[in-house]
Amino acid sequence: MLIVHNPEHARHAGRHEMYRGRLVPCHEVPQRLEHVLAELQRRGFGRPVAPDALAEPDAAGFEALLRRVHTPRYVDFLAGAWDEWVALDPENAGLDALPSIWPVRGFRTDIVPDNFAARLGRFSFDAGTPLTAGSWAAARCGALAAVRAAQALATGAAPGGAFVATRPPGHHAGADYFGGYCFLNNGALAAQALRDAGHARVAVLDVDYHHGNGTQDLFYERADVLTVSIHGDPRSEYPFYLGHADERGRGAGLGCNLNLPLPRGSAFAAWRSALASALDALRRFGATALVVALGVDTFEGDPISGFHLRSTDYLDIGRAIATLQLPTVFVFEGGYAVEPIGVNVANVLEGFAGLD
Ligand code: Q9C
Ligand code: ZN
Repeated sequence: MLIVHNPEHARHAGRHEMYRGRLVPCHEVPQRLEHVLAELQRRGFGRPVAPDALAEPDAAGFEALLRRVHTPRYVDFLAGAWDEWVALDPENAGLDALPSIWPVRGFRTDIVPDNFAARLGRFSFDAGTPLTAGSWAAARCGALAAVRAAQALATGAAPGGAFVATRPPGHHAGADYFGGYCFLNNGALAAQALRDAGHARVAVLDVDYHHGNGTQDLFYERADVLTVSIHGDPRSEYPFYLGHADERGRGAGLGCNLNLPLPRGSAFAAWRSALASALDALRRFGATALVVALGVDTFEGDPISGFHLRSTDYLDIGRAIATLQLPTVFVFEGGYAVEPIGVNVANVLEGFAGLD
């Protein structure tokens, strides 16, 4: 299996996220990915490669793809946000930028305000996603890793599939908003790269504990990309405002989105039967390539989630996904029980690869 890693990931290291009126330490920390890489190395997976080592540098093509999946003004905002933040007050260099105001129903979103705080809110949906000095560099390189992995898959250079070892994660990010620890939607960018490389129908399977609202939103009206997500019921679980079972897609995309919410507290028996429904839908859709948004915050030990999967269950998940027999790129998403993340991710990949 091809492992593409993001050498810039540790430049995104937020200090705090807002939780119940307090700034609490971030859950989405650099050590998460270090545990994944260490465990993959321990098990003899191939040496991780940086995205630049993978393909002819095609900076213009990547830049254009970034600005098709996300909006140009959002990309420009993210690229310059840190410098603007520090320009407000030199002391801001020692702080993270966190939004505190958002345009909701009835507010104007067509006019982007000049005020930085107002723009930070215009391009986000929560106060849990700190923007730091290196956030843009890390997010951009992670997106590049996802795109290069997808391109390698499409050219046949990764016959055993690919894993994108990156952070920050991506599945909560939409065309013009960050949130849920995500800035650029790595999985959606991989899916679009597969479309661009000639796969007429592509599917995204999101197994993170949280609904992949950004990915759903990006492809909601499209018939060429099926989005399927298994997640905690949004009535009680983040991101709350999207992810219900009656969201099936719109217009040309009607029938091309499947949400499989499960109650908080669900264990693997329920999760596995949701996966069986997901795999049925994926087979019916007839995609020729698959992106898996691989969050392992479904783990029983996860500090912010509510499912009860055990480490050995992840081997079964990998094996089940392999039965689709599709070129597959796994993109790392959530998972916050920092040490076991490595074992859980490696188990999915090992189950998929049939190494055991
Ligand atoms: N104090 C991903 O798994 N905050 N994002 C929940 C916890 C947001 C999760 C509150 C969770 C976002 C990629
Ligand atoms: Zn998650």
